[in-house]
Amino acid sequence: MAFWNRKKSDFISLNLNDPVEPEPEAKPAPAPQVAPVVEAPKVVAPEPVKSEPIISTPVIPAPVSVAPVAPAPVVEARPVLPPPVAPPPAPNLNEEEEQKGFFLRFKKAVAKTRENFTERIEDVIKGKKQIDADTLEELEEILIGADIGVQTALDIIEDVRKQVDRQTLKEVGELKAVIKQHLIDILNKATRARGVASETAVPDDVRPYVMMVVGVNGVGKTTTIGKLAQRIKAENNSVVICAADTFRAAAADQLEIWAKRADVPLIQQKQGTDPAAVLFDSLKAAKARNADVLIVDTAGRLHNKQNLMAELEKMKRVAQKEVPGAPHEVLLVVDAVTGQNGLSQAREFLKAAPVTGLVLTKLDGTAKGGIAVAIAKELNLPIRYCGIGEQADDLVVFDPQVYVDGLFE
Ligand SMILES: Nc1nc2c(ncn2[C@@H]2O[C@H](COP(=O)(O)OP(=O)(O)OP(=O)(O)O)[C@@H](O)[C@H]2O)c(=O)[nH]1
Ligand SMILES: [Mg+2]
Repeated sequence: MAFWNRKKSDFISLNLNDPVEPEPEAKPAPAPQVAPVVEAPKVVAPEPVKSEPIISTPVIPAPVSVAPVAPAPVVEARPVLPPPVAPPPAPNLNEEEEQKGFFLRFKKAVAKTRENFTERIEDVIKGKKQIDADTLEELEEILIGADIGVQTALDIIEDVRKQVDRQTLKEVGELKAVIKQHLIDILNKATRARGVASETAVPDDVRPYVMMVVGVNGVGKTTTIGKLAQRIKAENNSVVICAADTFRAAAADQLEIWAKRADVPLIQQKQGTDPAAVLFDSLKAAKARNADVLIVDTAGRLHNKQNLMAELEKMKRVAQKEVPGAPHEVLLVVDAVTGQNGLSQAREFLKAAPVTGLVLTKLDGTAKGGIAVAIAKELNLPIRYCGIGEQADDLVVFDPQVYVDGLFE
């Protein structure tokens, strides 16, 4: 399963910009990994943006060597490890294996939640012959404890109660499956509500695909961007990162480390520059290189909602002028560890930003991973990706079925 999927064939396109397939020579030299071709972007301020001479520093890393694909974190039970020889790209060969590895890693990330959740459910139903009021009450407590949201927990148990009354549910052993189905339904519903904004819905000739990453301080925006850049690039797409968090000086430094690690250019300016101006430069730079994807880091401050809204609105306008439909995706990053608290912050954020999907980070760091359900339900947005650790490849595409299976198996 590819991480990043843009399918030319899915779209009707006039093909005006398509390189002619059989003549590789004719292709508009896809920006080489070496020396960036970004001419210092001209300062054509997008808006009444105040911007001094731009010191756009595309950070182009030195290592021309084989980019070391971040080592896959210990995956349990991989049958035979290949010898330590650089493996060939092997596109589909290991798909099944990869899928299995993905599930295992995900399962490992939600291990604490599973203990807190499924194992407790099992304790409750163990040895019971029939579903009585006490059983249901205990289950309700467990669901609430896993942070799936009080109302959601009440609703699920209420439905179970009705099924028991109607005698359509009699077996204690069926309880787990019923709860599981409820969770999957909630997650799927959030996905269907608005559809998932994703790269698969944007024709390949619209370049770059622009992703804006927003969220409160410290939730994991920059880390997620680093991971996304690495993953997307690993599948042979060219990526540019825009450091539009000009609020904190350290923000760009941190992003620079990630950009170097992923070996992708970073467009930045000095602290305090209008984020829309940095975005404008980045769009120009990405277009000059014919980049596939532009990922935009933003500041996480929320104390002044009015400002934030105006800032994001302006960035959106700048993006739209340069690339049709941009930003194609606005990802709100939510920290799973902050639980219900993070959820209310996210709710505030939604009032200021045109969010299309969610990234749930630090799922590995909480025993209350049920928050994914609460978040999807209450924000009514699909979870696109999940952060399951601090390393570059600790980011997975969120799959409701895999997530719920991971909680229960
Ligand atoms: N365990 C774990 N830690 C994570 C994950 N994602 C991010 N972190 C950690 O969370 C901390 C904050 O991450 P940042 O990426 O700096 O967060 P940010 O949203 O960019 O923060 P600001 O720029 O200050 O708003 C860092 O220590 C990351 O290593 C994850 O999925 N799992
Ligand atoms: Mg940051």
